[in-house]
Amino acid sequence: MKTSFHTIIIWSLLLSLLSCASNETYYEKHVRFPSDATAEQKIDMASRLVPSQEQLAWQQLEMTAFLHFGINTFTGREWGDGSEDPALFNPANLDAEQWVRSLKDGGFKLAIITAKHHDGFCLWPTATTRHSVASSPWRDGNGDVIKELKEACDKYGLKFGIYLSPWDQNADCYGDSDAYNDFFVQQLTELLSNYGEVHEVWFDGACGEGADGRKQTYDWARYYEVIHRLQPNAVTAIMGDDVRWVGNENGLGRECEWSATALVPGGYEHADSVNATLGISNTSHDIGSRELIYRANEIFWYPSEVDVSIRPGWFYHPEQDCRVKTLAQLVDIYYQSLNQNSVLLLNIPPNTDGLLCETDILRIKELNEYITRNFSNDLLGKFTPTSVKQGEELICQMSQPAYINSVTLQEDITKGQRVESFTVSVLTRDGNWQAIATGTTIGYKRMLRFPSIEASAIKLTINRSRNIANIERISAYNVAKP
Ligand code: FUL
Repeated sequence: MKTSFHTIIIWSLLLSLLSCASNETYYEKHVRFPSDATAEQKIDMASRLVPSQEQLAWQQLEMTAFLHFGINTFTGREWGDGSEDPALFNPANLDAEQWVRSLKDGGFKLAIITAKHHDGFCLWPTATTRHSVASSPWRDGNGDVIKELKEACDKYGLKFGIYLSPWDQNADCYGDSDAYNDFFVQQLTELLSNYGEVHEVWFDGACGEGADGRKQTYDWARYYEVIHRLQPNAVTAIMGDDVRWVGNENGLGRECEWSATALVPGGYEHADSVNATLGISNTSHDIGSRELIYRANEIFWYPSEVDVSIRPGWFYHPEQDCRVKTLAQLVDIYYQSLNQNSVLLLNIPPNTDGLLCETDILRIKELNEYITRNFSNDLLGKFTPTSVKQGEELICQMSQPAYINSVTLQEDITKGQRVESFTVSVLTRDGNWQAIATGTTIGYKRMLRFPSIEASAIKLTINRSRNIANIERISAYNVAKP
């Protein structure tokens, strides 16, 4: 029996040497195919599409948190209509440090706050409207939730993001497109200029009617320009072109989750027509297969974010205190989001007191403890990043036979997302290889669960890959039931 961790590499050493020697071309974030590109060329180019530095840093955060807080917290609604009295906003014990400490204890690396939801009420004392905290009794109208949260994030080392709803049911100018775009840009400018670094800007695409049925046209290009100028390192999410909505609010990533996708980000002018021609949307099952790429003229590195609430609603409602997701539900979400090539954005809403609830705090702490307890002891041991060609196998010897029920795979996405189909097998006590899991995409991270089995070695077979697969990590665990 071998006692030291040892990785047996079949074929691949030679191949990785070759790929180091060849100066590969990579495309950052977006690539347009030449008009005469063959199907094969398109797939080759798709395999060399890579994230921007900001997208990579964002992906590595893995766990991020949403804070839905605003006038809805006090009216008990999920969507206000803009007619709410700012006097309702009075979170007597608001303590942003309590939010951030709790999120940190829960393992979250970034917090995104609803600076303004669809009702138009602003959590900072904006110069654009009186419909804000400045007109509320909270801190005698001198409070600023954004400032308090940002300071707490800085103090505890969390990154900070803002959700700013383009749809605004309070602003008089909403529906008068140019005037409202000026108004919105001013709000964005305040948020991106006055609070230090912002790491993520989150826009959804909701676009309700203005007064008298007026139709608002958002000037996405102008909004992007403001963000890139004022916060060049921020990623833009959902209607932005750095981070894609996974397509549901249930905490579920796709089985086949391509970060290199033919889906044109929603804020682009040609998005609707091209996506319609390709027959795809945010919620489509397939947004990155070969068949789709053959028909596309361009592709985007546009990775997925899984947004889901720890409670049934996005905002706090006392009657949902007993419906906080269980640890088992959160663990499922953990497997199906950041372990399926996405980033988790879990919403934990502050209550009317301006505090996170004890049940929610406890639950995210339990989740973090569960993750630490179960995923600290890698039973495979040291792994050397290795390149593997389609049809080839990578065999990793375990230091000693152990029961495992979970395997984590990672691709080196700085060289693109390439694996299209794989099989994981284990060498069992009787000396036979037994396939225990098959899958399609790996990407940044893919975690597999299967019934516990005793293994002395693990084999990854790359059944199909666009170009050589660069495997960054294989780990194995014996995970307890939550
Ligand atoms: C959506 C909103 O309509 C929901 O209220 C919630 O904020 C969700 C995260 O985004 O666009």
